[in-house]
Order: sequence, then structure tokens, then C-alpha cells
Amino acid sequence: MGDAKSLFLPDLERAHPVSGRRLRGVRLIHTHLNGEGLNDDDLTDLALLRLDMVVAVSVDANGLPGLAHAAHVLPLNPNGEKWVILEPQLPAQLDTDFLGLIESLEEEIARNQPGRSYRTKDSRALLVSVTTALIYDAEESLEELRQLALTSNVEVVGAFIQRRKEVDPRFLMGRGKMEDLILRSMQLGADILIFDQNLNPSQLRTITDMTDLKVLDRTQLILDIFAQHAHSTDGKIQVELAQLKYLLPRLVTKNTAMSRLTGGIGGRGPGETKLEINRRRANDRIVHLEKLLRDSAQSRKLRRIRRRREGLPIISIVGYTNAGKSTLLNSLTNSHVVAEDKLFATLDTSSRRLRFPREREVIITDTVGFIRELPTELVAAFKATLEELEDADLLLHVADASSPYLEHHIRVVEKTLAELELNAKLRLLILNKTDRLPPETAQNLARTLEGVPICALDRDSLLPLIRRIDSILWPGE
Ligand SMILES: Nc1nc2c(ncn2[C@@H]2O[C@H](COP(=O)(O)OP(=O)(O)OP(=O)(O)O)[C@@H](O)[C@H]2O)c(=O)[nH]1
Ligand SMILES: [Mg+2]
Repeated sequence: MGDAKSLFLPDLERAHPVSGRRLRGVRLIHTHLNGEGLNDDDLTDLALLRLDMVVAVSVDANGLPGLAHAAHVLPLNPNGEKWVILEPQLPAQLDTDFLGLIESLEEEIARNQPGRSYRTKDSRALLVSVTTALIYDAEESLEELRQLALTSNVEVVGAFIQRRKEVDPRFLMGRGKMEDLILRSMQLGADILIFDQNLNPSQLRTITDMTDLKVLDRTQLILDIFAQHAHSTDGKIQVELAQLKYLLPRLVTKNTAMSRLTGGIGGRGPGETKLEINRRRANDRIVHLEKLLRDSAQSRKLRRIRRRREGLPIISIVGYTNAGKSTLLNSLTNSHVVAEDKLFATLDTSSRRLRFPREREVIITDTVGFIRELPTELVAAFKATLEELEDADLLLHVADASSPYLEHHIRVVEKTLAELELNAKLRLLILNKTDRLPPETAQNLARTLEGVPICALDRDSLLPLIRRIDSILWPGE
């Protein structure tokens, strides 16, 4: 399999997929012609390829076998040791029960992974953040990533933050760190690495070249949730388009990497279908979907014209995801739009009529939530849904006042509105979930941020808001 200088390893994931096991079921036994023991490359292969064991037999000047050096990885341990190198022995004297050793190792690793269900493949993730940001910010962002993962029905088994002065645009993180990461994921029983930062195509390629774990980034995870939550025809088209456009430049030529993109999480298409990613077909599909969207743009336009003719003022609810937008729409209009403690529960716009005091009526619409670091292409993909916002006479910006990240969320929403060229619209900040705060805190926030405090779950708390909207829409009356 090699010569004096290098070793060629076949594509192990093809021949010996790891699925269901922790170790690969492959032992690498090779010779070292200069009589040296295990080197760094050997140990890297051991970890990255999840080998059961690596053995190097040294050879003396006469071509006779010298000592056999062997190493295997270790289960999660308090000292953070990654592997153990066994006492070197002459091959003829080796009396280790290798199979027994490996089986007990598998068992011990499994014991550290309670609740592992083999029926749901692809369900345990290790979250990774490689960042130049302060640890506090990285943790905030990772916490959100955890919520995203939960929404996507992925179990999170651990998190890994690496702070760097600069992030390398090609490699993201060094080989040594990558090795730690992959070993940790094996010890924790993770099948997926989810990166908090969006990976550019070359970063994704270097990482998938090093491991056969599934690799996703923040945007892919969000797209996966979108794919599960899109219901309307337009919504589904938009999601599939966004998925294809994001994934196409990231398609790695290796077939294995392709299948890693398609199966399970990250490969779910809208409406229970599987996302088909094949470079040539994908391009045709993009053209087709774009045409569909253009066609339905026409009927959306007619609908909007008809609505404007009715002359009712239009109010749109915007805000960070999970802030309580749908709950507010429901309470205001007594309706039953889906509202849940999940990120991106709402993807499709829905409109209701709302009756105001003095026999006045408005149309009020609920929209998809915003989130930090949503790539501009993704925002653009939602243009069709969001174009309704252009008609709005007033934007209600709902924020979760009980979130420790309130002010950050408000900034993200303002920034996204600016990107959508909606920042000239009249806006009213609403501080929701005040039931979770002491009353003075809510009052203080309302004063400093100039917002209206409400609890969207409690209709009685909405009266001041209704009066305020009334006075904005019909000033001086
Ligand atoms: N305690 C409390 N919980 C609230 C309040 N308003 C909403 N919630 C809860 O917050 C969660 C999210 O509410 P949604 O209305 O789905 O939020 P959303 O902004 O529409 O979220 P997405 O559509 O997912 O972006 C739900 O579990 C609601 O029950 C509130 O005033 N107080
Ligand atoms: Mg909603």
C-alpha cells in the first residue's frame, strides 16, 4: 500500500463505513524502515480515520522485524488524553487479545454515550465555533445554534469553541485542532459537526477531506429548518432555490462528500422530499424554479393591487425569530396561526383583518423572523414573501424583552430591514414577554428603548398598543 516514504490509504468510508460503530473495524499495520516508533502521521491517521488500532513494525538493517509499536484511541477521560501507546514488543511475542481489547474499547466509548439510538442515524451533533469574537459573543451565538439544532431535531452532544486571532480563509482551523475535534466527536458519539460560522467552499472541502463526519454550517442548518417548515407553494420554491444556490458551489467532487450532503439533515428538501444535488440537474432545476417564482409573482402582484384598492391600512409584524410575532397576531385577531417555541416556526406570510375601535379596520400580516448572520442571498430568497412588507404603512417590530440578547436582536432586525430597503418605513418597537420580567425592569426598558411593553399571551395587556397604533395611523383624530 505504499513505499519507503508514504502510505496510500484507500477510501475507507466507502469500504468500511463507520455507521453504527464508534471505531471503523480496520487496523493499520505497516513497517517503519528506519527503525523508529509511531510518528505524528500515524497518530493522526488513528484519530481521523477512526482506526481500531495503528501498528508500526520497525525493520532492522538486515530486513528482520524489530519491535511492534501499537496505539489505540481512548474513551473520554478526565485528563483529556487522546490515545495510548502500548509497550513495544517483538511481533513474535505479541500476546495481546486485540479483538477483545477493541471490543471492550467500543463498549466503553458507548457507555459514555447514553441514550444513543441507532434508528435515528445522523442525529447527534457536536457544535463548533471558530471565531475571532470575544468568548461571550461566541457563547451567545453557540446558544442560538443549539436552539437551531434542537428545532431541527438534532441532539447536541457537546460544543467546541476555538478562538483565533485570525480565521484562515482556506483552512478555518489547524490540523491539530481538527484532529482534537474529530476525536472528541468520536468519544461523544457525534455523527455531525455543525459549524457556527458559515463555511466557504474551500473551508468545507478541507474539512470534509479530513473526516467523514457529516459537516454542516449555520446557514445549512437554517435552510434545513426552512425546508421542514415551508408550507405554501411559493415558500417551498424559495427554500429549494436557496438550498440549491447555497450548496452548489460547495459540492465537493468526491462522491462520498456528495452523499454526505444529500442524506438526512441538511439534505431535506421542502415538503418531505429529498434534496437532489447533482451539479448538472441542479442548474436546470434552479432555472425552472426561478421561472415558477416569476410566474407566481404576477398573481401576487394582482393580489396586492386588489388589497390596496380596498384602501385598508396595512400593518406588518417583523422581528427576531421566536420573539412572539405569531402569538401577537393571534391575540390581536383571535386567530390560530402556528406559534411555537421553535426558531422559524413561521415561514409563510399570513394576513388577517383587525377591527379597531370606532369601526376602523386594518390588515395585519405576520412574517418570517430574522436572525443574525443570515447571508444576503438567503434574505433575497425570501423576497417574494417579504415583498408584502413594501406595502406596509406601519411595521411593528416585536422583540423578546426577556432575552439577555435583546439589544443585539433589535440591532440585527434593524440591519436586516435596512438591507431590505425598508428602513424608511414607520416603525413601532414592541417589547414582548414582559410577564417574564419584574415590572420595573419592563418599564425601564420601555423608557430607554422607546418601546411599548406587552405580553402577547395576555390580550388585556394589548390595549395600550392598540391605542398607540390607532394614534399613529389616524393622527389627530
Ligand atoms: N412568556 C411569554 N411567552 C411568549 C409570549 N409571546 C410569545 N411567547 C412564546 O414564545 C414562543 C414563540 O412565539 P411565536 O409567536 O411562535 O414567535 P414568532 O416570533 O412568531 O417566531 P418564529 O415564527 O419562529 O420566528 C412561543 O412558545 C410563545 O408561546 C409572551 O408574551 N410571554
Ligand atoms: Mg411566527
